[in-house]
Amino acid sequence: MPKTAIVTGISGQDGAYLAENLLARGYEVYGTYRRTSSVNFWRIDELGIADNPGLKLVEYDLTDMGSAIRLIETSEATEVYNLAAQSFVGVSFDQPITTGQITGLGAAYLLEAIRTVNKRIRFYQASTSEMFGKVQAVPQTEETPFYPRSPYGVAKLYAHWLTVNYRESFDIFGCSGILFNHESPLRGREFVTRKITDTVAKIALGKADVLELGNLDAKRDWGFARDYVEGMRLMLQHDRPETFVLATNRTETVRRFVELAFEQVDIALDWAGRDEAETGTDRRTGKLLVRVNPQFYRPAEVDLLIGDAGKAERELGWTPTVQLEELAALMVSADLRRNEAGWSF
Ligand code: NDP
Ligand code: GDR
Repeated sequence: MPKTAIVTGISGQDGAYLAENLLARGYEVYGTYRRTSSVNFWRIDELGIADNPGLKLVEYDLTDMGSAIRLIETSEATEVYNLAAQSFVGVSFDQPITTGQITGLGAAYLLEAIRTVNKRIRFYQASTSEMFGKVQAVPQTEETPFYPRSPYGVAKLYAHWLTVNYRESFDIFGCSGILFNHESPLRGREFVTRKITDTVAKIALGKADVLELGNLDAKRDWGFARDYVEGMRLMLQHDRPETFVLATNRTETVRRFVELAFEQVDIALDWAGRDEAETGTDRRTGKLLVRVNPQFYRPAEVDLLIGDAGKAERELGWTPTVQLEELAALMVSADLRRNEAGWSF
């Protein structure tokens, strides 16, 4: 019997890669998307899995309890990966309540549906390093205290603790993966890495002039999304439900990622000024290429994330395989190809 999994958020970066991973292993995958006037499946199209007979696309809104029950009942899934969320930290400051309803309560509806319909279903919750926020220890592990710094981080913390609580209270196989930033050519353009690689590609092709960013000093532990979805899968195959950190244990500034991206198109940068007045210019021509725009700063920032995935390595055999230099290279090259072809999502 092939296994059946529900992946919420199939139209997002991780949903697409996880579906690719599970389909390749013979799973039947119910990929959920929400109804909008123009649903966009460019990611599963790009991965070449949109027409895979094992993939069933189903409409599902995370904030609808009835849909959660029907989804669990009709699919007869044995694994549920809850990846759907309002996932953009910046937006959560403007839409804290919607973020709470989708990103926090969305997990509660699914857990309740599992508790009601079939308690043997295994559940994965997409938790995040944003829960560490104002970090209380370096590097961060499963034991590090949380201090979220955004409405998004607060909503995710609710979903995280609820997953732990359902594990302990109702004996549900609920795993929480505390994932540090993971990027790819399928990353949304609102996130900083993809914003950088897409704009660098446009600058190289003469389609844009300047890259405008917020805080260049923020430090992130960036890995490759395809590695991280494999970690999610491994968590649900483990012999007991637990919480795991997935990270690379290397942290770099946004500024460094900008340099790496420009190196891919043979441009070296000179930096001048500080904070909101900082600029980056082409070392050869002196042309202005990077400018800080305070509009992209956040009301509260997470300054330094660096994760220790030692537990995942020991218990799941999981390790990241892609270094930041390689990640920047593959993202810029994908964006060059797309922009040359005249499209970019
Ligand atoms: P994306 O933003 O790329 O994808 C989010 C998905 O959620 C999209 O498919 C989106 O649909 C869907 N969604 C949003 N609102 C709703 C709703 N009301 N009902 C149903 N679906 C909805 O995120 P990622 O793939 O990058 O991340 C996957 C998960 O992992 C998220 O929960 C994120 O918070 C979490 N996470 C991500 C990390 C990362 O670095 N990428 C790190 C740690 C955690 P639509 O396309 O219609 O917007
Ligand atoms: P993050 O990712 O907030 O870590 O959340 P994002 O790429 O948005 O920001 C990373 C850091 O870059 C700084 N930054 C900018 N960010 C954006 N988006 N745009 C800019 O112009 C810009 N300039 C500087 C930010 O201030 C921040 O410090 C991501 C999401 O995928 C979450 O869903 C996930 O939980 C976490 O990663 C782990």
